[in-house]
Amino acid sequence: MKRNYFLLVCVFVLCLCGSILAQSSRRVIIDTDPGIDDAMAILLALNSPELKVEALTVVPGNVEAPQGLENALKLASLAGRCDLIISGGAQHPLNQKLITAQYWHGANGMGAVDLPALKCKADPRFGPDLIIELVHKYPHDITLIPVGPLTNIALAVSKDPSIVPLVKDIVIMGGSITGGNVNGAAEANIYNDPEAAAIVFNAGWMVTMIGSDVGERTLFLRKNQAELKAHPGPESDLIYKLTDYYLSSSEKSGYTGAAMYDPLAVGTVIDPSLVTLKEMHVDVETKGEFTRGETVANRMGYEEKNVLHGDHYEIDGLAPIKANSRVCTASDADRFVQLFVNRIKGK
Ligand SMILES: [Ca+2]
Repeated sequence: MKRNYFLLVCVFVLCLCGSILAQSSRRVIIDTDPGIDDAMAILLALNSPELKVEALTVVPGNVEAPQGLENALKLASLAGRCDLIISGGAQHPLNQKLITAQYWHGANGMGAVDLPALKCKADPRFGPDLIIELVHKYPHDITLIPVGPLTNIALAVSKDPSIVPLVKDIVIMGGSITGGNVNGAAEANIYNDPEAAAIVFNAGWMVTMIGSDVGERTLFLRKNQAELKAHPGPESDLIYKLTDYYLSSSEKSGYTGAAMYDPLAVGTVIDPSLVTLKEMHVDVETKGEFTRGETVANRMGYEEKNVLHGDHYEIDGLAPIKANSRVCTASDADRFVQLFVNRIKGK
């Protein structure tokens, strides 16, 4: 009798812990262009109890939209997560031709690694419509994590601006405040659809911006890869192979490791103490001769006000400028990369 009572108490405590954990999980939608670092970000999210992934929506970027959708479905198949809603979205950027990145991500976007067979099926809904639907279903509860060009998010907020105050948070991988990774000015996700990025930054919410400049100081190293090799499993083995490709191409370009671009955006939602954020106003340059796609950040919180005096202007004072972004300026790289490895190890 006593033993039965003890078992009952154990079951109750387990249920209670489970329900507390479920309540404290943050509902997220990952909008992705898979992509090696996208695959790392997605598997990190799926293995993190702090997050409840409500959907993956696919955007063209690193690869064309159909390849991206296939990659997302294969990743979910590998992770045994065919319960996930996965849908395609836009087929091209709003106002320019797509620029794909097989150069960095391999012919299939997955480091030329053959992903296991496709078991999961795509949801027929259009990605931006699905985002709108889920934000209304879970008002003030969804965190958007766009880790590709911002086309799908821009389409969603343009079609239904009422989602803006209903989104709990939006944490993007994109932009940079210290030069680009495409050219001197622009980061790839913003460069691939600057008009969409301008819509997203000006939508009226606070965008948390995890830029390429911080991603490039948050490196996955050969020693991290070796730790995964020592703990084999389907997901761990895949990340080992993907990072092999990614590390080789990064090393050829002079980096000592692979930039954790997309995973750091997911990491920021898992544990905000991993990054340092500073409020700034960010504009997206859509016209500049050398700077199209640059995220132009005002780090001072004001701009000079000029008044015409005769034939010239004079600075009359300073006009405060309201922040629309929390810009990541630093990360606790070692702690984050170890968190990533711990979550993938043995999976
Ligand atoms: Ca990406």
